[in-house]
Amino acid sequence: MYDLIGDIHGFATPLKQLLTRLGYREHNGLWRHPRRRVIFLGDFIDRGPEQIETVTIARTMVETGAALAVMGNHEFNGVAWSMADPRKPGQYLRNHSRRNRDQHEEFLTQVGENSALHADMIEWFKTLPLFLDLAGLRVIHACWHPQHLQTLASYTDGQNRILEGAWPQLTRYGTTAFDALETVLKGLEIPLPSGSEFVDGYGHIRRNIRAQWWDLEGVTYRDLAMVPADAIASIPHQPVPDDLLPGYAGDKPLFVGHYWMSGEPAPLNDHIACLDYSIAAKKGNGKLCAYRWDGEQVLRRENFVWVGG
Ligand SMILES: [Mn+2]
Repeated sequence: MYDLIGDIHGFATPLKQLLTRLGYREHNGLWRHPRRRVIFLGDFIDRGPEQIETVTIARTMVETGAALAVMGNHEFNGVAWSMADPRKPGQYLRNHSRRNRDQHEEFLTQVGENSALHADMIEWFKTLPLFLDLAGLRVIHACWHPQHLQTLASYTDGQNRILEGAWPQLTRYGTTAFDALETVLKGLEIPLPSGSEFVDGYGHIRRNIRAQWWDLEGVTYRDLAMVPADAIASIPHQPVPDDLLPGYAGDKPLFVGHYWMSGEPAPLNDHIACLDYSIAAKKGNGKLCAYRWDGEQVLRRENFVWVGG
């Protein structure tokens, strides 16, 4: 059976505490459990102080069969940062703008930008699948969206890993491939009804919202909107048309990371759990969160395990 672990963001010390609490022990640099395996939900890097150690622990577990892992948006961005853009000589698939560099700076500093270690980590990130659809459960970093996953099938191999030649397409703004990748790794955005808008945290006017796509019944734009607290009143209490949301059939439990949850960990509903409890939060009250899965199809609050907070 599996222990699922949410976004680590370079916090190796809490990771080791969490693995210990889950019954894993370290021998010669390999963490393992006699009967169980880990599934990492992605976002190993950026922000935290121990990014090399975090990647090394996870990678060693994956390479020896003690764990599985999926790609997070931070690994995707890390690869795109380092890959030359074939259409723009001297540029990269992820623009080296000030803002993008700030987001990635801790990683680049710790690993040494353009070092052999950096290149080696990028090669490992490229091997991470976009999702896992196993016998009893599913895993993806941000949003399970069947239509977008079907689009992405043209850009991935039989193990859901991005094909080497597909990276330029997946990073090209405005393509269906780009939209699909953004949704599954960064979350669902939906357009507001015409005439509605809000001001985001940077003071920009926005006409799309990040949506809590896992809310399945009778939902309005305001119910689903992930916007700053002072913007929520601008979001209409108007039903969201069904075709804007992927829904979720609930035929297998689904685990995601990504959403910077707070408070006491609990499932989002019977079939979906988010395990990102903001270990990298600036206030230092975040948690690194896991779920001990024993094959149950209805998720249980008491199976969450965490450190910190
Ligand atoms: Mn993420």
